[in-house]
Amino acid sequence: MIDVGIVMGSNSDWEVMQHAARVLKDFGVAFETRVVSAHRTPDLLFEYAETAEARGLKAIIAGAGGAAHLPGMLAAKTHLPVLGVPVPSKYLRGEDSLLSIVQMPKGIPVATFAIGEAGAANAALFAVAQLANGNPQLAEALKAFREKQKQTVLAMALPEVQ
Ligand code: RP5
Repeated sequence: MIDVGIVMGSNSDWEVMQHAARVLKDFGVAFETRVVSAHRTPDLLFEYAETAEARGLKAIIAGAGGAAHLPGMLAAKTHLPVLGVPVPSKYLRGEDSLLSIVQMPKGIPVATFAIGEAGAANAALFAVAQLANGNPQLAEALKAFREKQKQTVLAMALPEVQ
């Protein structure tokens, strides 16, 4: 059973979105990846969103760049949580993507993450946290991940000033 769908507007988004896939893979969460373009394949977008819940998905991570309407349109067509990842764009460095995704009018939410790699990874970590609610094994894995990060920072040394 697939728990999380990772969708993106183009295969050019993969460089960023692969970081969401990496996190889910590391946590052993079952996911699928698809290219679904809001403006180039709108019928596919509708079909994907309309069938997601029945196929057992618990959340959709959607990344897009520019006039990034993919996450918002998915959210309009499914009750599942949609986690939006702004992909850096060629001319506006992803600020356009961020504003397009985050400024959803009241009533149809999209949980919006940071531009780029950090946003993709954090969207996946957020999905893991959602799934861990009711899954003790996943909750333990998430705690261990946090602990590892903590130990990494505690072990950081700074250079001596000469
Ligand atoms: C958006 O347009 C995609 O999400 C991508 O970020 C951007 C550019 O797409 P390509 O021209 O690289 O296919 O729909």
